Amino acid sequence: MFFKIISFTSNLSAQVSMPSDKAATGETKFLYSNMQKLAQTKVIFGHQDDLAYGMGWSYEKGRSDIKSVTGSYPGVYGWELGHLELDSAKNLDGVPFKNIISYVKEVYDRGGINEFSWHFNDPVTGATAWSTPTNTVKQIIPGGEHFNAYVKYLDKFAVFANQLKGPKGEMIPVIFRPLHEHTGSWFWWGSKECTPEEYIALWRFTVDYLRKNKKLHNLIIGYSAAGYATEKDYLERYPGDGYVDIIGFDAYMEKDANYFKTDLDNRYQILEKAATEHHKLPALTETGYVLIPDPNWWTQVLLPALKQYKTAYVLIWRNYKQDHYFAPFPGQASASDFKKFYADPKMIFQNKLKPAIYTKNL
Ligand code: BMA
Repeated sequence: MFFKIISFTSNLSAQVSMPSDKAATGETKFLYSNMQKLAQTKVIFGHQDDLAYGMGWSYEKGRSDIKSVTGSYPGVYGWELGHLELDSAKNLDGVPFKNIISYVKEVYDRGGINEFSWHFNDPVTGATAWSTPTNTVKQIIPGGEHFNAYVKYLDKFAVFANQLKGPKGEMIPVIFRPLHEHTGSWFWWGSKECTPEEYIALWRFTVDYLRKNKKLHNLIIGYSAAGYATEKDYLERYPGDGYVDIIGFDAYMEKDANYFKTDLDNRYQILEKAATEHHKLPALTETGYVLIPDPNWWTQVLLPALKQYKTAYVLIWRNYKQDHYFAPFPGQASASDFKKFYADPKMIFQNKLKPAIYTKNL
């Protein structure tokens, strides 16, 4: 009996959760279970817009600031969908959607992982994602007078997502992280712009519509908060276990490393508890220190947190221009420290990921 209990407990800790979508494709199930296994001991490094542009360059085939510094691409590649809802050929940061489609395929073919955020315009007012105050959410959920405007957004998402196909015509699994940073109040879906019930209704409708109506079964759904002080805050707008696979938060360092470390500790502790209770995979869904003026930031500030708390992946924001970059590039002050960070056994970059992540249990 004693032995039975031990083996039951150890099975439980090794247990892998299935994606929340019961009809998830085979590749999606493999990706999600392999990410869970990797997360037991490792952290996958990610970078926003990595293949599209970097410091001093754009749209050069094969180029990546992360690769220029380390020799490897990142393992997770973040892409942005803002302006897809406008039928624009380019996203809100000027990246052509047709390029994003080809990057996603390239990444999938080499066993990397694609992730999407969507800073979409307000479907009622047409203003940017950052336009508050507003009371849009209650008008676009089922029963709301502008519901159809939101459905059109999702229809456009589905047309786009249907172009993300692998060589055999299979849908490429992607992490989809909608309605992010909702505990803050800077986006039209933020905490002051709607009630928890309205936010949850919007989230559930989004996921249900994409799964049931649009038959998209390649989405690993990411729930990613901004700041929060308690587990109750963190989960106040949680849409339910059937609607989420990855749970995380976005946290940027401003100036004070000690403040940032404490903030990470507080948020990670709450995240770990919620992740365990809900059997979800924790991630640091966005982070960075603009311009990385601290030459040891990677190994002294970020890495200790990643070593302490289970993190499936960490995504560093984009390298846009001289006053808005978050990742190192050759010659940048933190580049040599980043090489140490890259070489740390905790970290996984593209060179340690293989296409088998989508086809078998690692
Ligand atoms: C923000 C900034 C903006 C950008 C947006 C969406 O944090 O980088 O310049 O438009 O993300 O990518």
